[in-house]
Amino acid sequence: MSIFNYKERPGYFSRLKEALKSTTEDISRKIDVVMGTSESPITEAQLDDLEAILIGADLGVDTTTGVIEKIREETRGSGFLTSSKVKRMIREELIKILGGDIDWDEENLAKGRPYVVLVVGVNGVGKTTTIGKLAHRYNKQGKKVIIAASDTFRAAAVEQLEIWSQRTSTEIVRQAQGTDPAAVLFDSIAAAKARGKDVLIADTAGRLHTKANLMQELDKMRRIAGREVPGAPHEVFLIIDATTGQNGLIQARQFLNISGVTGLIITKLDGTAKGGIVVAIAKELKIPIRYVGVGEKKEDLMRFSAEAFVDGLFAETTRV
Ligand SMILES: Nc1nc2c(ncn2[C@@H]2O[C@H](COP(=O)(O)OP(=O)(O)OP(=O)(O)O)[C@@H](O)[C@H]2O)c(=O)[nH]1
Ligand SMILES: [Mg+2]
Repeated sequence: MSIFNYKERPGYFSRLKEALKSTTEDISRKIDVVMGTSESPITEAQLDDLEAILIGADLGVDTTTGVIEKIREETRGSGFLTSSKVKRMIREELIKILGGDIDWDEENLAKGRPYVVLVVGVNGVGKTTTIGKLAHRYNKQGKKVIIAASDTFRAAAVEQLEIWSQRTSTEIVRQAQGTDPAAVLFDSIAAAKARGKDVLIADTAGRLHTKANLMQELDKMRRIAGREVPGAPHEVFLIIDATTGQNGLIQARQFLNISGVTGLIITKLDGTAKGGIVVAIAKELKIPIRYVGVGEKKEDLMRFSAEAFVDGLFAETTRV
């Protein structure tokens, strides 16, 4: 088992830092402005401003309140706090909340034969795109991947996955629009077994006629998977769009109980200045974050590292 260590991967940190640039500029620069360079004791007004910055970056009320309390306690004694000390304290708190880096070995993905991965989430969050990226990632690791077009609700959904299949040279199982998604999954599992695939990644619909329908459908897919492959689905990845902030969190909660989510993927981190939502999500949902999406290309998916994420938030930025 290898513990994921971002410091050992060249280029990893600079890519993450780039994706977090807007958030970093937002938090880090504003803290500098509030704290200034003076060495005078921190005031209530400064604490209020710090609170507003953290709330503004979507870190969530609980996290923010905790961090501000910590700073207040710290200043009760000496009373002197510099900007860099404040950042260091926030950094420590955030890593604590994110739970450090978790040991999760992607090598297991080859052990299910096929290892069945369901990708779920509300419409538009980036499910299909993320499947393309996952397929690319696992292909590159030498795994044999097959993808299932089980979002049969929209005609365009199958076409979109087909494009990702071509872009990543990954086999796809598809059927006509309107086919029962569980039937597509069933066929995909049969194909995966027959062709000795390691990993099967299934797309799902983000929206149906009603939410009850959608949850029933996901439940049926889970049952079919479990019947055909012992222990399947091995992963259910819930996709959350970072740009939707607290709203995304509320939507995500609805998926949790029914679809048996095992891991989270936060997309569009590159498109928001409120990357703090990642911390709110981790604190609230208590499900490990496995990957983050940092763009629209097949390479734009990264393993999540709590330490790298927090380091990225407080990385040096070029001041304008
Ligand atoms: N910038 C950025 N855009 C992304 C990322 N992930 C997905 N997108 C874009 O988000 C949009 C929606 O992505 P889809 O993959 O179609 O989302 P979906 O969840 O499959 O949507 P439905 O099938 O309609 O439920 C597309 O324009 C993607 O290119 C990301 O990490 N960064
Ligand atoms: Mg889709």
